[in-house]
Amino acid sequence: MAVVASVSMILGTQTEMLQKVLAKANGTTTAAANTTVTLNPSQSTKKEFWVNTVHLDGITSLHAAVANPNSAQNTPLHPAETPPVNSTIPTGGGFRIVLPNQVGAWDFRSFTFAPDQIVVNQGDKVTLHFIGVQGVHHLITVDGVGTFALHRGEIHTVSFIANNPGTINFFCKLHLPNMVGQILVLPKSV
Ligand SMILES: [Cu+2]
Repeated sequence: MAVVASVSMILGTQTEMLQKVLAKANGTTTAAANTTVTLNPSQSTKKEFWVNTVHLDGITSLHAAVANPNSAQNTPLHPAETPPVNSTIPTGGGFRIVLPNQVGAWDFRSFTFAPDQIVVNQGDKVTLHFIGVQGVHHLITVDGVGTFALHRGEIHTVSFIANNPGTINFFCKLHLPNMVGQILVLPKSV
């Protein structure tokens, strides 16, 4: 009996807390929609970014998807597709077509970084953490900083001072021409 009472008390408390959270969230949403908020952005000169290795996969099939008559949730979305004949994708490793397997599935893969565009100010101390998420391994160069190997599950960190305005490129030597990124360094305002 005592146990039942305490469970009931906990549930009651949780419901009350949830109602307060929802009320607060609704209040915030209303205010943001109807008022102009003044922000004071951070003036910090230390900039830190987490850059993931990514491959985008366009996985499809020689065969059109088939609806499962026993499932209302099964909506066949893709038609039958064949890989392009005499594909002209660039060499360099950044793109790959995997030809149809035994059941007709095939894939077009494109390597990239996320994010691949980074903006900092002249004089900032910039820290980039490269994270090996997708792809077995990469060989990454940050121009003017160095080259390092990165395997899945690893994080490699580089830091530098962005001394001059301009563009600093970074790229993966194994996945060109598309696995590239840029750090845009904005000039110090005078
Ligand atoms: Cu790579």
